[in-house]
Amino acid sequence: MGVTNVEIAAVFDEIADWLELDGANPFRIRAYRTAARTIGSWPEALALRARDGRGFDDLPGIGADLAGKIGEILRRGDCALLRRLRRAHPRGLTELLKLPGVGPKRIARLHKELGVTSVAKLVRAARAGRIRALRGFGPRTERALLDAATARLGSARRMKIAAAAAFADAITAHLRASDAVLELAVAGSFRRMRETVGDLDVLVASRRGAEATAHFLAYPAIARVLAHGTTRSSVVLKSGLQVDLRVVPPESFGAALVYFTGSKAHCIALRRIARQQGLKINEYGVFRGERRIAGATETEIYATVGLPPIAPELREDRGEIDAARAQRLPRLIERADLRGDLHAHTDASDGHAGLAAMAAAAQAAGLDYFAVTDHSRGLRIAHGLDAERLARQREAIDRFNAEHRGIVVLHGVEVEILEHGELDLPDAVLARLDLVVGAVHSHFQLSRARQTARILRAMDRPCFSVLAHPTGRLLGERAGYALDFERVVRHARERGCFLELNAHPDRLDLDDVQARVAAAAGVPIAIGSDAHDVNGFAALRFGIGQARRAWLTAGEVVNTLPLAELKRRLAAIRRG
Ligand code: DGT
Ligand code: CA
Ligand code: CA
Repeated sequence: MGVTNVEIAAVFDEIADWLELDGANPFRIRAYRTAARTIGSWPEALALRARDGRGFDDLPGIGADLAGKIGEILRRGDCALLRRLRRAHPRGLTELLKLPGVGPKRIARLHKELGVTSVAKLVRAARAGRIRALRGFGPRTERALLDAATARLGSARRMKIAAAAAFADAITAHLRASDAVLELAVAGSFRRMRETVGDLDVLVASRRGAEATAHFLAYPAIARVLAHGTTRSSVVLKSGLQVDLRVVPPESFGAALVYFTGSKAHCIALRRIARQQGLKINEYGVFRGERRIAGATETEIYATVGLPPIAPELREDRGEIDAARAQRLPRLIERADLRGDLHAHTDASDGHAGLAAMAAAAQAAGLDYFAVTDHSRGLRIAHGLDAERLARQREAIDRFNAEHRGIVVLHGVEVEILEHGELDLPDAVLARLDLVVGAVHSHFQLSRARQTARILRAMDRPCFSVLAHPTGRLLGERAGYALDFERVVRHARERGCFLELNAHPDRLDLDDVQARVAAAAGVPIAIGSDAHDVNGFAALRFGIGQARRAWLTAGEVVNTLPLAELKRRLAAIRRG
């Protein structure tokens, strides 16, 4: 069927918005609004009436002019008047009209009086405090507008953690070059290692705030300065990433670090604990009455309220404060705990480096072993391997291992899990490999029941070792397929196979919550880089970040095991 009633109503509503923004005749505006309401809730599809040639002017409040427009929208899918109105205004105003809680009248004033023509400009005007200065707006309205606008930008503009890390590292290096910078940290969601960040929150300890700020503002990659002052500045980099800078004296650095690392929910919970002890915590320190009793380091902030230090990755108010109080915080896994990697590619399939180069890179990344798991034949776009090419790869790996010390290469495959849960290679071929990583790369649209059954069936194959990127999501692009995740977790536990925490920057799959669920159920987690080139092992840092957010200890992650022990575990899966 063609255009729906709701779509027609939306066109009329938008026309009314523009007319109102232009200060048009109120009766005309009301006619469009009323028509939109009528049509939006009309029980019969207007497209059907049009097909039967019945016309529309018997609908309440719809005269000949509006009836003509309905016909036009149904025939063409849009409306000349709306196109004309949109063309007559700056393009960004359309986006502004869609913001919740802001009507056309206010947008017209923001446009005329402050030159606001886009959501980004609205954010800037609000941050600069220019909106509250307008008659009839005030600080509360400014805050509400800012929240609505940043929420809109934020949902579209969060940056993946791996990309943000490159910017964080560069700006950190720039700031360290200044004598005025005594201490330095990138706080906020970045320090908590969230999978994406809204912005970077850089914290500097300095006795010469103006000099530190000037140095920050001289950073060459800055595109725009949103605000600058002696304690707070805010800029947007050429990449579009916003960076907030706060400068505090060294005696407040720990308190500011706690405050700006957040999360907000964690900080609120922490302040509650402090209050119960008659203490006050803010970004300058911990206070008993007027007296500051702590502030320079995070450890001393937590200690003053009777807690051991809590790792940034845990600070989400997900039970970390109770665990800390009970001295039951986990000893979180660290990057140095990783001895191997069970998921990497070479140029035999869709990787960009050969076996020797990948092995050298794995060794340089501090690993003792890694598995070459190129794609299987079914994934044609990745030049997947069949039995014969796998046999040749085996020989090459055996030769490499015989000739090299310092790194051991395991031979695996990333085998396609086909539509009904079959694997893309026969058992006899898979049995010759050190491990089998199963993955879904097709038929994402199956029902939850069928997708789950498909994956369980694949896991039942005796050689199946690791379920790669178990949910199939791509960050910011694609949600995971429909899946009974808890069922998969139970099955992995019964089968003894591993679930992957894929560390690839686009995936981070399992996510932090799922990894915690799986590990708590006793399923071993394999943190895999999914490296496709020699730089790919760097992703392990972000896999570790998610693992820490999932409260994982080294003991819950199989690739912290020494190679001999890992091999015993893999063999045990096969024996069932
Ligand atoms: P993001 O940037 O959206 O990825 O998330 P965060 O957590 O980095 O949030 P952001 O940049 O707005 O603020 C950084 C930290 O500063 C946040 O985690 C806690 C603290 N903070 C910011 N605004 C407030 C606030 O209004 N109240 C409290 N208690 N803390 C705040
Ligand atoms: Ca932030
Ligand atoms: Ca921020």
